[in-house]
Amino acid sequence: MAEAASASVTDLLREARKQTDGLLNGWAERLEQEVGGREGQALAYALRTPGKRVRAALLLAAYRAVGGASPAIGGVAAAVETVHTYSLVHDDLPCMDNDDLRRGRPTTHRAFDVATATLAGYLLVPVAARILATSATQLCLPIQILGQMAEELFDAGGIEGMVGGQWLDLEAERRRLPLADLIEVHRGKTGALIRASCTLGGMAAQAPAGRLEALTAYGEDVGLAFQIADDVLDATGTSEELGKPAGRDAQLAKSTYVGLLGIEGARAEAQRLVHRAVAHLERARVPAGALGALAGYIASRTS
Ligand code: GRG
Repeated sequence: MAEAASASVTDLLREARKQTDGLLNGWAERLEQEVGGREGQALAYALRTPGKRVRAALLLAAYRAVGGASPAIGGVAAAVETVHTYSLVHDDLPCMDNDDLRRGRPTTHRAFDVATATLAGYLLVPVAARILATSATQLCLPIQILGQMAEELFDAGGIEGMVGGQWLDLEAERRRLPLADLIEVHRGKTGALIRASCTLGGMAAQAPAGRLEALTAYGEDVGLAFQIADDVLDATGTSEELGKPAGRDAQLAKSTYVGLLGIEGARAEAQRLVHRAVAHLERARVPAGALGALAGYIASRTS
């Protein structure tokens, strides 16, 4: 049973990676021409970064769990991954985490320079909007649904979500946050985009309200479990496994789940959230097979 689940997660992640990398490579080629110069090259470099594509896999699984069947859904997933990529480009900058390595390659400002990477990061946001609009057209979604999806994605990426969470995180530097505040930071910084991936999959399949709410609640819990796993990996993994320097949270004196709960306590909390995430789906009779297996993978991942 556990083996079957891990095989299906591996297949789903492989599919999400192949589809997303292919689409983003196409956009990278196009934008390199359109934008031109070093800026175009930096944009293409960032778009071609080899991520795990967990958000894309969640979106695909959510879409299919509520009956979606079009291959054009890959474009919606690529739009989410593009917003995520922008956040990584900016997060790595010297004025934030000042990292040299990301996904096993030099960060964009190391491969180019700070000004070019900053610009490329900003440019990725309207690129995400274009990718979303293109795929909504291919999916033949009504214009109201496209509007709702754009609102979902860019709200999640904004002050009520990722940017707001990052802001809170920056303000909290070198302070020990209580658990409730740490949850608030990560509900925005990491969780909002993961939650939106699940909601967007449901929206693209035009799921009824009850099922959409269940996908959103699932995504909310999985988003926090993802961040807990990230904290555990930063404390226990090697730089080779992570494709970025390990032990950065301690170096930067960040508040983390590991700092508050210990490694075993953090792992147990991630598992609790996974069970609760799946229970949301079961209550709304959303098939939990692939989504349940993905949640389990996310909480106990090794990279
Ligand atoms: C200026 C306040 C302000 C914000 C700008 C930089 C930024 C926006 C937001 C930062 C958001 C951020 C970096 C959140 C961390 C999320 C996280 C745990 C990323 C790692 O995700 P993975 O493991 O990475 O899925 P891959 O490389 O596999 O895609």
